[in-house]
Amino acid sequence: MKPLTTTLFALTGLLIALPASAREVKVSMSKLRFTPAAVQVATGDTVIWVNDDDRGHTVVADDGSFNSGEIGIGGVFRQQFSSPGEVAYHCDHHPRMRGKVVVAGKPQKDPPPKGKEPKGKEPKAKD
Ligand SMILES: [Cu+2]
Repeated sequence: MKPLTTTLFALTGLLIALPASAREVKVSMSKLRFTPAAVQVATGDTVIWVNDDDRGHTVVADDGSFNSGEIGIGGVFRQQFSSPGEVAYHCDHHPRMRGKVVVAGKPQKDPPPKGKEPKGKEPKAKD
């Protein structure tokens, strides 16, 4: 008799081991500031702005790529970033309120340190 349950267990384990989903990064709006003013995310991550202030704010990209509209007290605005780059943004009501989102590309493996390349064993030609 085949251990079917064992196989199912293994498959379930594979599903759970899939890469973690994109992150969510919070930026608070409080005392006329974005905190933190600069966030670094990976492609696919979502930034969530939360209005913790005592007045309304907006989150508007300088390049026009997104615009939250009015965010009331306690309101939330979510924006997903799917391409690498840097986006500066501001609040329409309070021009001094500024922030930026830096979207990194896919993580790259560190290049091997110099001088430590593996030595290839080249067969010496016999003469
Ligand atoms: Cu504002």
